[in-house]
Amino acid sequence: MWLPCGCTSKYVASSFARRILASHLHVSGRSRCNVAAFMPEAAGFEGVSGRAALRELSVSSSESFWAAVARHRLSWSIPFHTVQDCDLSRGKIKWFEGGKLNVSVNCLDRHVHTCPERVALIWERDERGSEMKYTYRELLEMTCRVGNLLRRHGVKRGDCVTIYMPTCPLAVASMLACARIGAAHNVVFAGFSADALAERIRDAQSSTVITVNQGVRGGKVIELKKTVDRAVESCPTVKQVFVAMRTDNPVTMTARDIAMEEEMLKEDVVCEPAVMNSEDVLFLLYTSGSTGKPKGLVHTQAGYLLYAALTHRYVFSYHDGDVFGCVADIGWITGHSYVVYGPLANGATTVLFESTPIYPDPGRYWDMVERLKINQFYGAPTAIRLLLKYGDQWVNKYDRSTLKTLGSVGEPINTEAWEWYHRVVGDGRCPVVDTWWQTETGGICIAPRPSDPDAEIVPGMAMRPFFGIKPVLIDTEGELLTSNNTSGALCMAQPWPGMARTIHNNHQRFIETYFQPYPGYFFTGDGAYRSEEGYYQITGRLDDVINVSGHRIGTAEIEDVVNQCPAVAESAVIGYTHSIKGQGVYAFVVLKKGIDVQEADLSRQLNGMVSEKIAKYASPDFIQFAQRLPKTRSGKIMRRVLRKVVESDLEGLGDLSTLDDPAAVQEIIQGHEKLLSKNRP
Ligand code: 6R9
Repeated sequence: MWLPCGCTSKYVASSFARRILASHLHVSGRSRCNVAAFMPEAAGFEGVSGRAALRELSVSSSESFWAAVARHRLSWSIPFHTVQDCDLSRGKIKWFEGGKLNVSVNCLDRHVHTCPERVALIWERDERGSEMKYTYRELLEMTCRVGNLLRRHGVKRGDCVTIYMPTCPLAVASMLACARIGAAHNVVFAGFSADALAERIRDAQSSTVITVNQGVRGGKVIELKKTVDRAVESCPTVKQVFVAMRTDNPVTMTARDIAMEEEMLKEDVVCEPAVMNSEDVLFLLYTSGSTGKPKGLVHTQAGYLLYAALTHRYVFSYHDGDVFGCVADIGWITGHSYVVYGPLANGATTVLFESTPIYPDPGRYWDMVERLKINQFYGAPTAIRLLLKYGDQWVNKYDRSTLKTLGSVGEPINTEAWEWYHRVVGDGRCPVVDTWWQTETGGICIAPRPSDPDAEIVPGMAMRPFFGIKPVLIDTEGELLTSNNTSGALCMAQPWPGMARTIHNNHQRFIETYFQPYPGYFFTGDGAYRSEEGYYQITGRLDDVINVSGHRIGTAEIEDVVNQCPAVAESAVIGYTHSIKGQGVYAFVVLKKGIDVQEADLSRQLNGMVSEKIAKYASPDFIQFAQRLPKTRSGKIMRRVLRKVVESDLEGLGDLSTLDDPAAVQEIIQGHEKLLSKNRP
């Protein structure tokens, strides 16, 4: 028997038994072969004969669609009575009310029943070639031990536990353990500073923190426990800190610290799951807004899990037995939805990537793909651009024949990076899905797939809305733009189960940020272009849209052209105040390694390219060549910092603690001064 003796029946309360979909659906007599094979629970929808029709229905009859999917894909202890109760004009979002379930049961127990020895996690540790595998049975046991440990130490339903750990199995078990006992988790990216961590702990009112002694990334040891020690000094709410051991080095333990693995050994491997309401909080996740204060977006149980699972299954065409490799850190929403919840809800084998794309060398990702036999690879454009400049040989060294789908997330992927990803990494045979979504949306909202397998994919475009998603574009006057070949503010006209429910402790800010700008719609903060064919392309944050002589231009559009220059590795374009044009264009450009050109010549070339590909007005007034760009640790270019440097507002640089390498800012400041002195009249 695969379970420790005597605990089989206790793993799953009988009330969690899987419900049979057929009893809830009015299955029509006609054959729906195609749709039935694609999405079994949709087979009964009248008149739906293909994927396009199913998409239509998911929007026009969104309640029927989500009801069928929720019944089919989640295990409920008590079925929901109301599919949705939403009013976007008031920022009210509720899904599956009356329903009760447990997220950890959905991610673990039900798979332990059917395939206990299937690998749930492959931990790709920083040290290459030392990966560790954990089956669903082992992950459930680990989760139960953590759940019991937290309960024994007073963590109750409704409490919020802050998790400050690198991407590792115990971090996943900690998230799931919170879900098991009905506590919310607040994962803070383990690269944030003590101040940033403290601010999040305080805002979340956590009394429990889980961390590790030290992290290891790119061969470097990171003193996570010490950072927690500094953070909790200013967090009077914190009563206890669980410390797991990632390395063998002991750390100073205080009275409030608890040796996590040691204490876990004392716990039972069975932990009764809390029966949660659909709309109870599952987690908070802090993200940056337009103000300096991060906002704790709140996601709830059923709707979030369902949306993460469905998008994981269909956008990436995940099938049973596939190994899913999302290289995001669990500290970001991508890690939550596509390392943890989506894949585990679907019973997948999911990879936990602890390292960096270039450690110990730029072949790391593709060596991992070969070793772990990864079928879907999901990463960020910034890493693709970085690897591109090291050349094809690092990719070609490894066997990538297991790859079926390549994904991109987090920022626009420029055409050159897209083409390289598709042609070199995917050998031209894997669809590349550029997935647009946000912490706020819970899961992918716009992506080229699912669509018919032979439907076209346009490089660098997210293209098609997912099931149940109804994007609209709105102009600056608040008018809905109904034609194609047009750009506007990207909003959502309908609620969907995965969307955030509120900002922790600040529902007013939630309403003001997302629902007041365009009453009746959810405002994403992004701009988008809808092509002649009706495909969506994200043009960047609306605060990154600049206006040059009355012409609107997305900085991402200019970057896309600049990046097409073979000498350029990456670029960041910002607007700056210009006395005549309103705003001028300032481009920061990083060259590929080993490129030896005259900067003046290259500037002329880039200006020519932009003039030619977009318009003369978009051509940069200034081009500053830099060794690197200031980035967040998740790889996003900090345009805010670049803008401040260009505005000569060094006092206003703000909090740089989230930067990957703060020294990059000094280089940028010096380069800017040099450029100005050369150009002074
Ligand atoms: C998932 C995630 C969200 C913001 C979003 C947008 C940008 C994300 C994108 C993209 C263009 C894509 N973004 N995916 N822009 N194309 N495929 O990244 O969440 O960290 O909250 O960032 O990232 O600007 O509004 P989050």
